[in-house]
Amino acid sequence: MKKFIYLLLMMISLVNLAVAEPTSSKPVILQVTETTIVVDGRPSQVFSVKQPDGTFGYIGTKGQDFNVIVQNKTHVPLVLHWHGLIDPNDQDGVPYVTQLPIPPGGNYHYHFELKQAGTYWLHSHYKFQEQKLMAAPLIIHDPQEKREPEAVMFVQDFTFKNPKVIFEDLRKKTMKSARMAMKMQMNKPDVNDVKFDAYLVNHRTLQHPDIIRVKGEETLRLRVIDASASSNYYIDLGKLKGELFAVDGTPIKPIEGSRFQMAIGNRLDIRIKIPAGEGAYPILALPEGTKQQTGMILATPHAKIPVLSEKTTQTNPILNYDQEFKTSAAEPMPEQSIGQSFPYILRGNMATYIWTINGRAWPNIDPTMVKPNERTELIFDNRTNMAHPMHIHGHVFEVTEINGKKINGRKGDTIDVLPHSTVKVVLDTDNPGIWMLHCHILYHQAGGMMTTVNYDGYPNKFTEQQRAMGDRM
Ligand SMILES: [Cu+2]
Repeated sequence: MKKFIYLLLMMISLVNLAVAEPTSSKPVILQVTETTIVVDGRPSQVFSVKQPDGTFGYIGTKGQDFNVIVQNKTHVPLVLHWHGLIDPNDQDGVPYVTQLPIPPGGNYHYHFELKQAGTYWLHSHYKFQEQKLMAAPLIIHDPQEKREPEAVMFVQDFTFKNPKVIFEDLRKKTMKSARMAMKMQMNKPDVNDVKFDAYLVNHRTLQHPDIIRVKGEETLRLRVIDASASSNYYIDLGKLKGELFAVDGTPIKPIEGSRFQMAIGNRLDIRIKIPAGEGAYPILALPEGTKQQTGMILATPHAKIPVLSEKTTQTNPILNYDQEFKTSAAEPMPEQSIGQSFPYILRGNMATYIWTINGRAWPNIDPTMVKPNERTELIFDNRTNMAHPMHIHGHVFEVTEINGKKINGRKGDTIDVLPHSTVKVVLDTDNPGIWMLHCHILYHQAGGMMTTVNYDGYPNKFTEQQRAMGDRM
């Protein structure tokens, strides 16, 4: 008996050690730099977010600490946000809401516990930096799960232009064409305000794609991330069949298929079984409504690598709700009656390119005031001809209704609200703070489609004026 108690005490002390270890761990350094990449033979200046050893983004473990120092090695102020993480509000990386931008040459230390596992990403929440590739994967392993071979597919739209100029042109162009548009069908769905020069996977086009070495008969976990500023995709596995088993980092009841939908900000975890023998298997990302494609290639050691075109023969289809209707959370939220409910009416004025939530454009917002510890319903009512991938910070929601049809939907942090449709999601207000709620199309965000969810009594660090100044700086 004595021996048993001794053993038990030893085990407890070992567990304590395991828990204590992460807080004393050395911080991970994330360096943001300016770099040149070559896209279709043409050099372009972009940002890069890497660790000093070259690791693209961040890799961590659930239950351990996110202990990260962001070093700004660029000549502009910046802020990084941890998309999808349930983090303390003051760690969320939103300029003039949770912190000031990090000045050139400056550092910022983030430190909190990783409560989730899964596929996430990080990106600048400042100005148009995300369009210039200030973004990277944020992968969190679950220590309970068996590790398997995995690959990240980081999908981005790319332009050689200055995104600020693109935005200014959108405002001018829409002004000129406003009368024309008025005459045209008012309810015609509209995709892609911006014409891109290329689409990238892991910073490469299909001209020189990323080649992931695989073995015949092995199972691969593909972590697909839509890190685009303004593009939704179909992910096409070609000849292979896959099993979609997580969306936005959260497990779903697995869905088999070879084509999956992914909106801006979304992540898809797909398990793929590689066939026996040698072979090369392109995994494509098809931007909706375009005749373009990008992707990467899974290849066994001796496979011949195919040459692929960046053009498709047909226009890629536009996203719909088929996948959302089929997708259910593997671990649904416990039943609870709704304590508070908030409508979000999404509108856009194409003549001025001002995008609004409940008639307000950032930073002149009417924040949603929420009570803590309530099941909370958010109702997105899209009155525009464009889809809006709506994203909330610091919380995980569950989709409960689409166009009046109740569903046991998936969990997540980003939901594409299609033109002239209504989506309901619920979440629990269990993370006090002032949280961003916005469309994840960068140009709609800049055009005003952004608001905050404020917990009652949580202090505002910044005024509307400071936010407006910050946007102009
Ligand atoms: Cu939008």
